[in-house]
Amino acid sequence: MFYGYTSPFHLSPKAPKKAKKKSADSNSNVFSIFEQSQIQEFKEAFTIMDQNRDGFIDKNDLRDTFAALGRLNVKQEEIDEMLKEASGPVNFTIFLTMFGEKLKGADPEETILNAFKVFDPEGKGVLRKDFVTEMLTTQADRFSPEEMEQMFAAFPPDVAGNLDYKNLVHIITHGEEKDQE
Ligand SMILES: [Ca+2]
Repeated sequence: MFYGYTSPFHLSPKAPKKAKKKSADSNSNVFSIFEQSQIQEFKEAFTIMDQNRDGFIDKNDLRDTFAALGRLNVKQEEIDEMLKEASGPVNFTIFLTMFGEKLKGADPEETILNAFKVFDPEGKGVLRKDFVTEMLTTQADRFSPEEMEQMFAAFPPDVAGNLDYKNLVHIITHGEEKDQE
């Protein structure tokens, strides 16, 4: 692993248990907003962003995620901006809540598209091919190398290795050509 830092969350023996009875579980409701399949998509996006796998997305995770995307000079303000809606460390429930507010009723394509957009804050519409490959083959656990090859054959990245992820998301959610299930 190339993460030189140690996250405070990683070291703490265990997050202190929440007060026994959760009052009006405002957080757990978010799970009922989404379809199970949508929650799974979010979970995958969360796992990808949680670069050090401690169950929280923090500034270091975001920085590492951007680095994985080839952006090494992310401004601190950019990262702060992304996290400012959360009052503390972002676990999956909070992550879902943050997205949930914005994505109520969103279809799966839009959901995944928004997950990709997180990695594309400048709205360029493209992501590094290498990153997309790693994301889909190692994290999403559903694309074989052969499938990735087919995908890139159908939607080749440009010479700089950038991939139009909107097309990609469309394929993921609708299938290639054969869009009847
Ligand atoms: Ca983390």
